Amino acid sequence: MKGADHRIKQKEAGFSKSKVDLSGEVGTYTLAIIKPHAVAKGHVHDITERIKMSGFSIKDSKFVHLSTEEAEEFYAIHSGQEFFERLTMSMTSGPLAALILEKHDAVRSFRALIGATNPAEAADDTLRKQFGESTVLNALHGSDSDQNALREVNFFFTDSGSADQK
Ligand code: RTP
Ligand code: MG
Repeated sequence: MKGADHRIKQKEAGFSKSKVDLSGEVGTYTLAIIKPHAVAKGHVHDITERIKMSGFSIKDSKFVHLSTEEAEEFYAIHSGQEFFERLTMSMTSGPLAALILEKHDAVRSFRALIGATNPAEAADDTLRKQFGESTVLNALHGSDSDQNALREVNFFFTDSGSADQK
């Protein structure tokens, strides 16, 4: 999948203050979230160091405090699930850190790094095992497909996205 159709728009945003040119092939990028409870516990530095040590480049990053409507839109696929309200409440409880990550096979590789949804079932060397507290408070999100990576990057990092920097 090559060409302009698959390019992610440039955006000047985040604490890096750099213009990001995400012009590579889809499959090279994923959208990561350090969830609010992990931000509140002061884990951002330790988590981003683990991410970089695992071979990812952080192309852009920003702190965002989602509204309820934005959290419901981001996790719309889970609307109606019994955990949905707990999930949206946790995602709006404070600022989260959204990160655009670059690496070969980024989507699959990052989901391997974060581990199983339930931290109790996650492998020992995974981020959710180290920083997760429960299935809802599992510290990290990672896009689950290239298509969703593009949608989620646009959600956080383009002018037309739903969640611009607060
Ligand atoms: P994520 O989307 O956050 O990267 O997580 P995931 O793919 O591993 O899991 P998914 O099924 O997409 O669920 C999204 C988030 O909802 C919360 N959850 N709670 N039974 C439960 O209590 C339950 N199931 C899911 C988790 O926070 C999960 O990350
Ligand atoms: Mg998911």
